[in-house]
Amino acid sequence: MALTTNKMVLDFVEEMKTLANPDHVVWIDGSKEQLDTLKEEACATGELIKLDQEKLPGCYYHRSAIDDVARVEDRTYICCNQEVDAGPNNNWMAPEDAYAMAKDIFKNSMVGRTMYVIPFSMGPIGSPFAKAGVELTDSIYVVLNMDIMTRIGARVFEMLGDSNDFVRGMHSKCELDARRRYILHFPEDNAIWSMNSGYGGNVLLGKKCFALRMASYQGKNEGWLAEHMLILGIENPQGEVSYIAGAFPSACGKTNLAMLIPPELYKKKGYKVWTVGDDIAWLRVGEDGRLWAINPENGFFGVAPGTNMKSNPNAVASTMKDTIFTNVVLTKDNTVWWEGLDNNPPHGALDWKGNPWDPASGESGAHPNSRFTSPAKNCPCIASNWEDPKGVPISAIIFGGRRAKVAPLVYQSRDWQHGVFVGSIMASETTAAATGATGVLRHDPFAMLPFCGYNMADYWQHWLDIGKRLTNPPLIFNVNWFRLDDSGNFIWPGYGENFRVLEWIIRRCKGEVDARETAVGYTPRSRDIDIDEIDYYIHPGLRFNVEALRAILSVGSVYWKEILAPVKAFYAQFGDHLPQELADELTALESRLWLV
Ligand code: GTP
Ligand code: SPV
Ligand code: MN
Repeated sequence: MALTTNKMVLDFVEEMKTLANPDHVVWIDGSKEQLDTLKEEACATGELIKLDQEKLPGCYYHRSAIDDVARVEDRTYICCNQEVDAGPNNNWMAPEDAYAMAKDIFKNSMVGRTMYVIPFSMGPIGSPFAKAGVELTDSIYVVLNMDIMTRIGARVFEMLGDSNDFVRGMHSKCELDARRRYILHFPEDNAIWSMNSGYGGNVLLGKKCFALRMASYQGKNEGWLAEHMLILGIENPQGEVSYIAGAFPSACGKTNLAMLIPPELYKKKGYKVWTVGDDIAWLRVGEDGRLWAINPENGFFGVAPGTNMKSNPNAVASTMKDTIFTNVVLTKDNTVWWEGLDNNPPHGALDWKGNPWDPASGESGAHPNSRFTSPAKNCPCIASNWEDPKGVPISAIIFGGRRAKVAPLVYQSRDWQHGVFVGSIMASETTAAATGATGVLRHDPFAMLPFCGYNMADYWQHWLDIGKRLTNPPLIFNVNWFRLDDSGNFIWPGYGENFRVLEWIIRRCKGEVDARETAVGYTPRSRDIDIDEIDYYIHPGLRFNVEALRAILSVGSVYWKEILAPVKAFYAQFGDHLPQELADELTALESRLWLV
């Protein structure tokens, strides 16, 4: 039975029902009874496997199709009327062509299946930041993941009332045919159509599709920002909490940083880290002239490999109940394993493809992009105010990526405009979170290359405009945990040790420490990054000392000069949409580099 009298919702459901022709339509009310029934049904068909309920209560296992394990950036489109509005950063299709193609694919795609209607909210219900969506899907896996990742159910329709301000999401697995797989966004119609996939980022339409691609477009029109950012709070020994938002490309350390545990040295002094969000932030200019952020999500869709009791105990704890594991190893006693969980790979287990797995084979058992979906409230370090409807005030923004060379451990931008420039020239080596080659250096401004729903140059202008409204703006920094030595080993210990850099950042925000001015921005004096008692648990072979610190804090002007030409070429694609301020910043960087 329909859960709303909102005519626009009813029309949307009816139109899609006529197109996809499901046998049944089920409205998801969000009740435990309904979700439990769906879990049983999914176990009966093999879509889910129930894990050992004593060791992992409420946990389930899922395998996606072998060729459907990551976001498909080459099949993801922004379908707006003018191609220039999508920009060179996006694939574009004219809306009428996209609708015609997609209708052909969706036609009768749900025959013999049930269509689930999922009302969901991005942002805590009742928050001025919150936005509603309705996702239609023929996948129980999607329903159950949306229950963890967003706020779902009848209460969303109460929030929506008879408003037309909701995202219309249509998803069908269809035949899981990779050749007919498309993720189509219609920002001007508030619609997302996703077909022939069952993988997270392609099908959990509240996440990247809505909370970043659609929301970035809405944010441009409404004066706010939707960003691929974690949010964390650092509590000092006096009990004051400062908040940091950080943008890193996919699989570059957001979840890990958001949940980090400070080194023993700092813990003893009374420092704590609180998680507000691990992947997406929506940010608004507050009446006080500061930037305020919420996490629009309700759970974590985290990378499994590498997650363990040393690297990220808070993430491991989050997965111990009510979690769905996708594409990890299934052990013979119905628990899960992945590379890097511990040093005891299980025998007699099945790999992510469902085949018997021999740990000695050299093949990995879990897919490199295998994931866990866990409720945020499971996280031991979740901030008590993480659902505060007004959000949290941001003191610092950090950008980062995987850079073997060039980028120092940390540097601070000169001001907001220069910070926007720093975000715009971000580059990072690609990872398994998207299909395609990994380890390839590409420009990924603001970690938003695959997620900005409009012309990236207009997005930069929007950031500059937001800055003009901030009387008390966050300071902007760039970090790089991934510098390699000449033998290809990480130089910096990373993970919890990253706290040492965050502490410097917070001291900069409070004006408690000075810095060295370099051609690229301000860097710490080596005496101001504490390297006492570093724990080498993650990289036991690594040793770090003050020489190593000086080396990764240094700005190699030879390397920096080499990035100028690629940045110019990258900027050139945007033609006259490129803000003059950024062209000026590039010229200024170039002249500063020639002075050293
Ligand atoms: P998405 O969910 O795809 O957006 O990824 P994410 O940015 O949240 O990345 P995540 O924290 O899951 O980390 C991805 C990978 O980077 C994992 O394999 C981590 O073990 C590794 N990683 C995270 N932090 C560090 C670090 O400080 N140093 C090193 N060397 N590796 C790290
Ligand atoms: C990412 O790829 O940045 C993720 C996972 O966070 S997905 O939801 O698939 O986009
Ligand atoms: Mn992400």
